[in-house]
Amino acid sequence: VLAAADRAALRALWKKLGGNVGVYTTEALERMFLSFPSTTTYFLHLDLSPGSDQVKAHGQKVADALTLAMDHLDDLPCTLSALRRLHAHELRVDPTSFQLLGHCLLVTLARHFPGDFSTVLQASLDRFLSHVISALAADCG
Ligand code: ZNH
Repeated sequence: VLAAADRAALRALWKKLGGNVGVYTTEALERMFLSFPSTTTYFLHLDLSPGSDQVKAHGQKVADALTLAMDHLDDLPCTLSALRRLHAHELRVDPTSFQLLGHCLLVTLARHFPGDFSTVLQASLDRFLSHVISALAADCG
């Protein structure tokens, strides 16, 4: 469970991101595809070229899921259970790929919000992402 200080910091950051969460998530996906090409194998049916509308659309879906998670910090496993099933059973995403996307999201946010990205905020974001990732990657029936 996330501490009150983590929650406050995360909510403040999300408020600052406003309607642009999808923009940053899309940049994180682009960074992941370039830095970790093996992650593209899940997306061979999409146009992955820079600025692709399909990557943008996917980035927006991931962003909406992260915002939903942000609104349900106390109940991530239930909130994300449909997505967990999708990723585990249909998409069969390798658990390490989740870490790579989380890493790229941190890099993206650090780049756009350098003044906010204290060591403490990074730690709060890391904790949030690992909660989301364990809810999504958990091998649960
Ligand atoms: Zn994922 C899909 C979220 C990670 C791969 N995803 C998806 C969606 C969402 C998500 C919301 C949509 C669904 C529907 O439509 O229903 N993811 C997510 C999140 C995360 C993720 C939140 C983290 C944090 N994914 C991931 C990774 C990968 C993936 C890491 C690999 C690499 N996904 C995926 C795919 C898909 C998805 C492949 C499908 C796409 C299409 O469109 O086809």
